[in-house]
Amino acid sequence: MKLSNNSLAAVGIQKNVMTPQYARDQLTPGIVHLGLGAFHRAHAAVYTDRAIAEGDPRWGIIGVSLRQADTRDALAPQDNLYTVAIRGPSAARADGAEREQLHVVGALIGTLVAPESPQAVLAAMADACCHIVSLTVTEKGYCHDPATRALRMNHPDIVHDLAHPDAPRSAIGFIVRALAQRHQSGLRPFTVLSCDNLPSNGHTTRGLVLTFAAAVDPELARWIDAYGAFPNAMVDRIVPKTTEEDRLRIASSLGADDAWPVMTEPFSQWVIEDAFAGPRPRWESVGVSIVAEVEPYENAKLRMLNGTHSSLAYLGSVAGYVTVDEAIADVALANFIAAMMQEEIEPTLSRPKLPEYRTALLNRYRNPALKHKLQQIAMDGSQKLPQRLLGTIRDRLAAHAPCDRLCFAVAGWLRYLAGKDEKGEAYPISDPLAEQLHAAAISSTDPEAQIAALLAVREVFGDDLPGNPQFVAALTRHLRSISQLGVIAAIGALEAQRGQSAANAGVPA
Ligand code: CS2
Repeated sequence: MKLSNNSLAAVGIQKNVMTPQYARDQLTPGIVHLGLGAFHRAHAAVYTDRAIAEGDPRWGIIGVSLRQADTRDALAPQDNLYTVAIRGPSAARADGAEREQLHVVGALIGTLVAPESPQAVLAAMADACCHIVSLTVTEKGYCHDPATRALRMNHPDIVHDLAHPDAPRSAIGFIVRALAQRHQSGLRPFTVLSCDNLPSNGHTTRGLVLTFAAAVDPELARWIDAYGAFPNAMVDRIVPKTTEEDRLRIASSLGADDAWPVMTEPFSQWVIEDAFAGPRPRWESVGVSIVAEVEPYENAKLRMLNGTHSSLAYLGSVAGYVTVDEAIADVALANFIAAMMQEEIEPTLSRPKLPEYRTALLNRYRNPALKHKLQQIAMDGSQKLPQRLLGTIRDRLAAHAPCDRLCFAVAGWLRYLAGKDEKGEAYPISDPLAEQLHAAAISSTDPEAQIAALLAVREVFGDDLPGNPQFVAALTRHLRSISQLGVIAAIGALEAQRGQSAANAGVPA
């Protein structure tokens, strides 16, 4: 039996399974979502599903894949139903299948593959029912320069979309074309809701959309600027890649095959700026925080969670660990990450309750049921590091405050880019700048020359950091130590040295 509208009743009587308790055939498409990956399906779509269940059928989601057909091919034959498996620590026990909570989501009512029919995607976005276009297209999907956040006018997809406005490829190209169609037909703009881990993701998206629109038609850009809305949002839920083993386990619990369930943790958070152009689901009644200002939450999340996630991904992978819970079980890494948060990241943030946030993050990393692969987090470092680590380093340097652990993590990235761990195991580097970065990492055996080659990548480091002698010296020192001692021993040496200098200065380490 396959998961589908027809099998829902049978699936719903299984233990630990929740199914949609509303009439799916009454839903209208109020949201078009660009980037139908696992994250959206385990995060925003779940909140929307609950908001629909509260009695508002206007918020069916049309999910769009901008590249591949695989999600549509998996979900369309099962009426776009899919399962979210919530895996708390106890789901890692032998009787785990029993302890996993399964939630079948009914909010997705259509799936489109953009390259097959860009017209169908534009039509859905330009439809009067559509009030929100949300995005999870990952950092690189914004076609921008991560250091300056400006649209890359020479990005191949942007060049293409300016030349072929009716058949766009990029999220930005789709948004601007659909907004132009709405402008022409006298509709108001939809709200553009970025759900990616970019700093001020709403403002950043607004800037990119306006730049593109101005290149198409300055009057359109003025209209979008005046009437459009791009709320900032902080999104948080850890969603590891689904494995074949997960698929089989879920099928047996459901009593029905789900071609592509998604795995996640119990924790989930979504904080959205209260700045919409039109109607929206009553997300606040299902756990979403709608607030006047998102920035303190967003910065804390990017720097504390994503910053330490990336640090663990590079340092842990080089040390030979495979998953986040394995890496954080190494006491040296765990203490290093905790101290990095407490001493170097938290002083740059204004979110309340930072110590509690830190403890909660470390506990989430320890969840053994997630098996979150370090390599999944390690990908696209060039697009991630500016907002995850480098912004914090800039703040610390400006305050003349220590940032050794943050710099150590950046040196760990360069060591990671060599493509082999300390046990000699090779792994692929997945990054839009992979070739250039790998070349920098293996350009020399001299750490000073390696660092110079890495810092030449200005899209990542900007024009300021490569000229900062303190930053350059720290990176060089840490890379030398990692190469000579190995990651874990180098952490030991760093902590011993920090303890020593703190003792000399008469302050607690
Ligand atoms: C991770 C994030 O893959 C990554 O880069 O750091 O996807 C992380 O799991 C989420 O942002 C958690 O909310």
